Amino acid sequence: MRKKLDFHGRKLSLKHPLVMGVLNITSDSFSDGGQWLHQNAALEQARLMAAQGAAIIDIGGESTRPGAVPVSLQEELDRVLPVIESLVADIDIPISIDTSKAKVMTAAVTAGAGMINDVWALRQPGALQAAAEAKVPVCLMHMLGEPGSMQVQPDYHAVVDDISWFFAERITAANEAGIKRKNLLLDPGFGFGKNLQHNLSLLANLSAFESFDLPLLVGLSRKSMLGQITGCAVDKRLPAGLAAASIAVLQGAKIVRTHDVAATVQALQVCAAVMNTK
Ligand code: 8Y7
Repeated sequence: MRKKLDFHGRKLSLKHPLVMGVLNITSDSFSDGGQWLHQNAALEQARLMAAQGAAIIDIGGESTRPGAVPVSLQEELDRVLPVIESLVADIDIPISIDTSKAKVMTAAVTAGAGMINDVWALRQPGALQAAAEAKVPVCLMHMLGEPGSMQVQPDYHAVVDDISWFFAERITAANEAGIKRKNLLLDPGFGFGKNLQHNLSLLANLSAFESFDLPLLVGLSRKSMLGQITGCAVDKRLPAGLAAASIAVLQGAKIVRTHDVAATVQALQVCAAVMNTK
């Protein structure tokens, strides 16, 4: 397994599990000072996450939650580019762009983003080529269906095998587009076209994906599967999220995407300490 990721010259070691902090920029107000306030709040939040030990900040301008309203290209660019430009000058850790749109990938990397996080795994028009030209690490996430309808009766033959086939197909597509294997990460996409049983099977069998010999990224933070298990509302799912993140890391996940950086850093420190004691 590769030991380092290179984000435009900023290198990160994968020897210890890393935390990716989530920064959503989803304001809809562009006509007044509202947007400026949102962007300043975003910068503050990013600085805080960096200080708390995040290794990467993942910036997204379009919600991918089930039923979310799609955002236009211009709106997504207007939301994320100013924040990326400020952060690149301001903080010392790589910025990831959470997008599926080729033009947003290109603009974000030009502005200094060092990674692409795509819940569509480069299946939108032009995305393979944009990612190839960007020459930065790309996370290929599995999603069954599309955000608007993915949670309506998701169905698999065998969820772990089906997702392995999907990964194999996307790795081949990326390779054919000229994306270097050293720039690929995989993510099973918890909650993206999966019911509770699917999510549990994936978490219980996550180590199956180690056969690809590519770094695994997981996002479990605050997800509805944690609510289904514990009965907790979204703002009360931190303990469950830490348990889930720890289970994932003990099975080989290298990067954990989370809204709760400080707590997750501590959970992963415990995992790393145990994993280094054998
Ligand atoms: C994930 C993600 C979301 C995830 C990766 C949420 C953008 C929903 N979840 N990206 N994005 N993996 N790679 O609850 O699980 O944060 S959005």
